[in-house]
Amino acid sequence: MTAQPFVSPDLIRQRFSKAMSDMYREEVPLYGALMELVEKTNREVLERQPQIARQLHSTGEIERLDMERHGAIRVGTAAELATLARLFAVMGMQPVGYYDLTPAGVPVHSTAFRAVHEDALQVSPFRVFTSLLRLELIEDLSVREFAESVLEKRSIFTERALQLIERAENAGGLVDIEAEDFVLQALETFRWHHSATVSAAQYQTLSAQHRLIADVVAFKGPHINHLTPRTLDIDIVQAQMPLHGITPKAVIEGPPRRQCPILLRQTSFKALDEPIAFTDQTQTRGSHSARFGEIEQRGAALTPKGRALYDRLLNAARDELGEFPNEANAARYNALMSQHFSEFPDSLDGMREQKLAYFRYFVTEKGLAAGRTGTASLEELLRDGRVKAEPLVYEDFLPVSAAGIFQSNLGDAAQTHYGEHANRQAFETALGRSTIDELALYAETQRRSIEKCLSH
Ligand code: OOG
Ligand code: NI
Repeated sequence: MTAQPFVSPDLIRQRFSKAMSDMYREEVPLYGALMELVEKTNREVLERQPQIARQLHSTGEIERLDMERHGAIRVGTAAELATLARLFAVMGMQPVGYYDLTPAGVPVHSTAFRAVHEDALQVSPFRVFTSLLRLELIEDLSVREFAESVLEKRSIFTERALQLIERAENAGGLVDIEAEDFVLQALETFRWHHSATVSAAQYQTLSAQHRLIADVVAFKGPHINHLTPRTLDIDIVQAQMPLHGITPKAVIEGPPRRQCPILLRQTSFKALDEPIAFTDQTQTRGSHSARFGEIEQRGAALTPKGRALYDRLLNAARDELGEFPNEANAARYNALMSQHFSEFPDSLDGMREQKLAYFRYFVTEKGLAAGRTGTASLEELLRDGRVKAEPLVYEDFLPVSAAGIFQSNLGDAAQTHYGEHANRQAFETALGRSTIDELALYAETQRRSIEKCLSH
């Protein structure tokens, strides 16, 4: 009998992403409605704007568009985060980037678990924004100790999930039947629970410190709090949401609308209160709101130079606004953003020549027909139409945007001022490894594509 082959981690991730989406759609009907709206909008954009369709065909993104989504979770302890890293590794997901959310008054720091190679991203671009609660920021010592004791008692993974993680680590992978079991077991960690692990009064105490603390501490596990599909035109979806009974947040996070999209634009809507039974209640008489909806539009990944320009223009617009964007100042915020971002070149050639964005290079039909490239340089090949450049899609998140998403979901009352800020080292110690620099990943993908063009 020959040994069974291992299922590739990329395919396990693809299956898991689908299973997560099915679970969430069943639990949160609004997510289903949003998915339909995004699918319809994407179809219309592709029909109306053939150049976008052409571009997505060249990069292959068209094939991943319908399965593209990200989720978010929040965990309470270093041990939980470290085990999550091992669980995600079974699916080929690595921690990329470090995000400090304390400037926005949210006591967490975060990373994004995702695939890192363009071929793996092509099979499944599924990502999970993962935050670790910073208990050391809870000032009230008795609340901090209480939170710690509650978290210490819970186990967010099933026994079988832990066994399968170990199995994958020791054997080097999972065979089909194990992979199937793994997906079901892993899903349990992210499921919603209708009963809390604390009494109604204890929930109130945690919530009074920060709503996020109650969300992390009072439940059996890190329920997935949103799943975000990717749209090709976020302004259309934002405008259509109210017609479908969904109220979006006041402003779209990220860069303003442009001809050539960059980075990431996001909008979300608040979740409804959901019924919860606290430990001193036999029926679900309490409530908690954590789960919300979000959509995103992805554009070009920026180089360090492009990112510095983005950060400068964003800060300038926000400084001039003088307060957090909200319902009342949304129009002024949008006007300020367009005004400041007029400084950011809005053409692919402009962004490429000024080295503001990363690109992927492809050999064209003409290039294939012309045969070997010989000693021609990349610029010559581009000029001759033997090679073409397409922007490399941004696969990550943005800290200021993430803060806006957290806040719109937690409510404005959740703005606390923390004296202490980023602590990447503590995060990585908890994680049990270092986080990967996302810029290095984009640079590598760009380099590999150039190498292919020059050696074809
Ligand atoms: C995560 C919020 C950040 C994004 O897309 O930037 C986020 C959370 O609320 O847990 O999801
Ligand atoms: Ni999100």
